[in-house]
Amino acid sequence: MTKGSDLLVAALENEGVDRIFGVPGEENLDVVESLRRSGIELVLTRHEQAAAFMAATHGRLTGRAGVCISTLGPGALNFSTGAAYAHLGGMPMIMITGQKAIMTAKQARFQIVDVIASMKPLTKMSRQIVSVAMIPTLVRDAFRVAEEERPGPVHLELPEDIAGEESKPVPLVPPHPIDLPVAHPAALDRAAAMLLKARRPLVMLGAAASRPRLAHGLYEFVSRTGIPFFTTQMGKGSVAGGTNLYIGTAALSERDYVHEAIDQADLILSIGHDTIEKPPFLMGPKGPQVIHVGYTAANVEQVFFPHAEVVGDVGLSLAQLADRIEGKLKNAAALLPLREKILGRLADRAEEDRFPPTPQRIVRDVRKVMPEDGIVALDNGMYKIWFARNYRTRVANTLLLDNALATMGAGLPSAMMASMLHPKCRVLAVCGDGGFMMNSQEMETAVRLRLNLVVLILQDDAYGMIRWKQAVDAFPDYGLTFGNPDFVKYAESYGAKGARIEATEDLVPTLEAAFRAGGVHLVTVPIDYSENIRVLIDELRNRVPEPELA
Ligand SMILES: Cc1ncc(C[n+]2csc(CCOP(=O)(O)OP(=O)(O)O)c2C)c(N)n1
Ligand SMILES: [Mg+2]
Repeated sequence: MTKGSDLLVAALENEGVDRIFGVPGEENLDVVESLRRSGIELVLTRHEQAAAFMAATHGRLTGRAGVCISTLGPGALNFSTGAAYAHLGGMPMIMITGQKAIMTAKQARFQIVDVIASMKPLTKMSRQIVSVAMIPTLVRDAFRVAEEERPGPVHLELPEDIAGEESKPVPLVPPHPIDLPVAHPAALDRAAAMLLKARRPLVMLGAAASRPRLAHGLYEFVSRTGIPFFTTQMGKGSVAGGTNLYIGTAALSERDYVHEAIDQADLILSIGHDTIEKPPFLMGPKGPQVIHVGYTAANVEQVFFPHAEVVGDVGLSLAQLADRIEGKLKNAAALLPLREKILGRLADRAEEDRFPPTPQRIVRDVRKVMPEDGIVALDNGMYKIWFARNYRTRVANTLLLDNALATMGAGLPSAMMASMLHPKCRVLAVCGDGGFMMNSQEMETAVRLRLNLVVLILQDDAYGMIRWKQAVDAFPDYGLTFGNPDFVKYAESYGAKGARIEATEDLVPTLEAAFRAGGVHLVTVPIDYSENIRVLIDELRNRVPEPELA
């Protein structure tokens, strides 16, 4: 005989799961006991939201669903933001929540919330497990649904009586690889014809271009065709290595320097763009032709409505597209002359040594201490725009940011997951003083897990991004400032190391020393946000577009 929870854990092992993140409740105790006797590590967090962010980031970085567990009602509801984060961000994740017994109701309606219903709009699938016999197929199906394109979260609810029920053994369903079809030859021919006719082609790499399996294929495509490319915020780094074809990241929707190239393009080959991202450019009645290349068809939006589509396995389809056009694109490099000027603008004020430092200087200093494979995980705040614009990446998923749900609070948990998956790499969480405090309790988890991790807090004693928008919209400065704990003492109280930057030139050596020492470090630095208005509003408003290229 086998118990429901034993079968669930065996089914998770069958999927290759090695860790589960979460906060158990009494309804999960059978599962906890089954985990204790399994090869899967239970990683306790101090809030379910952080567990879900970690599981989602596991999915994002590996392509294999991360798993998190919580109790019923309150614990399950704490997964909601993480579910939405994975759903919008296209990150495979499995959430397992407990529930009271379904055959009896000995506690009446105590703690009972319709979690299945609450998870429906936030997941690809939300199901209750109603019998032990269903566990192997439901778990296999959950992983299939979570991991197949477009990836996302799946929720399974396991009532405590099913978890504890003894049943005859039920065979597990072995997973097998699924290879996606390559785009139809007619679609490839059409796209090739459009590219061959283009006078000023440009490639854009979007969120789905960052899927772990694509790293090599994109490099091949851009280097075989020689077309310059820009990225969306979540597509950053998706072309591996240096190509000299990168011309920027669209962190704003218009008017940034990179838009000089976008505005002049007559054809944009948009690879893996997912319209959950803040638009990297705005399509209108005039403007360039757009070809969508994706695992799934493009969404049609007011600001994004491609004229042609190449749908299928992206890497293989792009290889076949390159076969059709390699060496035949006379105008491939037409927009490349803009590259130097666009990238040059980003270096502006990056060397300034005023204190507090400018965002540009902080981005530059962070890049200095991060090796190529080092991972920077951002929380959500004003600095995200600066990192997206100014931070250069050569490896996919080395700047983890959330331009989909754009939630605060994910910076530290996502950095912790990156550090667990890549213990030899430098991992830095960059958080505002607002966003850090939304999940700062996970410093305890990071210390307990003995992670190597540095957290950089950009301190402005405010919800800076909203304060900036308030000023841009000419509202009076009101309601967006707060006080902070002494971050150095706060870090120390968790058993981490803390440091406060008091001179701009100390930032690089302090970060460097923290990485060398290993363990969990928190470094807090004040930031001069006057650059937000000076650059992102005044300078870009006055930007004179480049004259039209021939
Ligand atoms: C959970 C959540 N709440 C509110 C917001 C809206 N919001 C976006 S940025 C921001 C301010 C972030 O402040 P902080 O983390 O200090 O970063 P800063 O902009 O000051 O650098 C707020 C409130 C959000 N994105 N997510
Ligand atoms: Mg702040």
